[in-house]
Amino acid sequence: MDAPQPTLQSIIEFVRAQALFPPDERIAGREIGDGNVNYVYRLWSEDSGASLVVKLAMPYLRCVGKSYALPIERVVREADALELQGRYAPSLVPQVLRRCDAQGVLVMEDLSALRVLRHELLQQVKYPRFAEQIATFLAAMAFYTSDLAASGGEKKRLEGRFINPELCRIQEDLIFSDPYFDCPRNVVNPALRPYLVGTFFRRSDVRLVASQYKLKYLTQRECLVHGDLHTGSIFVGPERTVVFDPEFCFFGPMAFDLGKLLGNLSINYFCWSARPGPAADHADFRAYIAQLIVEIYGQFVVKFSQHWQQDGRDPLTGVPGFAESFLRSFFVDTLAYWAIVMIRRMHGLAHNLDIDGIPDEVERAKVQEAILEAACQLLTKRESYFDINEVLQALLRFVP
Ligand code: SR1
Ligand code: MG
Repeated sequence: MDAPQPTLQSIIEFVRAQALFPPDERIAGREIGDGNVNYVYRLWSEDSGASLVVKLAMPYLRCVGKSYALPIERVVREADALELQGRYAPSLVPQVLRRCDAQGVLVMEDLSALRVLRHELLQQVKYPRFAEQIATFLAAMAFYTSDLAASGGEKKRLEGRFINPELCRIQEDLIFSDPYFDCPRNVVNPALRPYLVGTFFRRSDVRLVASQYKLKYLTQRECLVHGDLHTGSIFVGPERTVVFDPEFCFFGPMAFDLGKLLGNLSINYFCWSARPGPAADHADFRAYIAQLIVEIYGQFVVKFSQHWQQDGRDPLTGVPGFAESFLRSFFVDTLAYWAIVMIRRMHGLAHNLDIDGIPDEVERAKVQEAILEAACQLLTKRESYFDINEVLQALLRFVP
């Protein structure tokens, strides 16, 4: 890290200047962010107990430092995304309390009563309402920000507002390019290296499909995508699911968010092969993850189709057979992004705790290799699947 970090004191002074708490209250706080990009603080009044969250963008990438410049305008896009998501998926995103675009600061409701989904999955905690709620979010955003529902003019204006070149560039490199060759930016488990060099990096068929999907990511402007919908970008609770951190948002491929989420859930499914704990608990939790994947996909299709029936604006939405052909392409694209995300989290720059938390590097490599093999199958054979259960069965054959 070669850049000064913000201090808690400077954040407290900022919220005082913004009058976010009554003037004479005692304010305390702490840094709660564990992301790669920004700083996040929780602040509370020691008098009333009222609390809020402050997200601060510095003009660089947090996990690298000043040498990786990143404009603070990313907070403007994030705030715009939260506002648009709040319109179509109310209560499923954090409420914005104040936006200070010039300072790169976003103040949001404090959601610390909820839990980060990734950590809950690693504790094998189940949330019965999650599948339905996340499908509601995904279907509403996919449909209502697309040309299917929005009028041409409004949609094109929105596309312009969400052009996000610096953050998209990170994903273009880290998701679609680096994992397919021995890129110096990759972070490789030494025990996995022989498989990568001897097998994975030689899979020109896999690299070809990943490149085809990179071009879709670069050029398709279908709807507002969150852009980083992994299990660390979702809060869960018994009653409420909240999707946060949309800084990688842009108008992009509709299947990207769902594919990313299902890829991350699949990684969790595989990780139990090498995590400690009773085998019966692992088997039970895996059954839950498999059910989540099927339910999320199924509920997405139901909800998206309902939106289409009720609010389809463009005449193409009424053309016989169009919805079916659209959903077929969407399914195939979802499988592709699902596989691509499984791959990038094994040996790209940024990994998942699900796998990196496996202490023994040889055990970890066995799971990583199985995930990479499963993902290669999914990516190259994506057009041969027609049903989510069939996909799941195919993937599970690779579980070590
Ligand atoms: C340098 S940022 C690394 C990754 O973190 C986020 O989760 C994004 O997916 C990005 O690729
Ligand atoms: Mg993030």
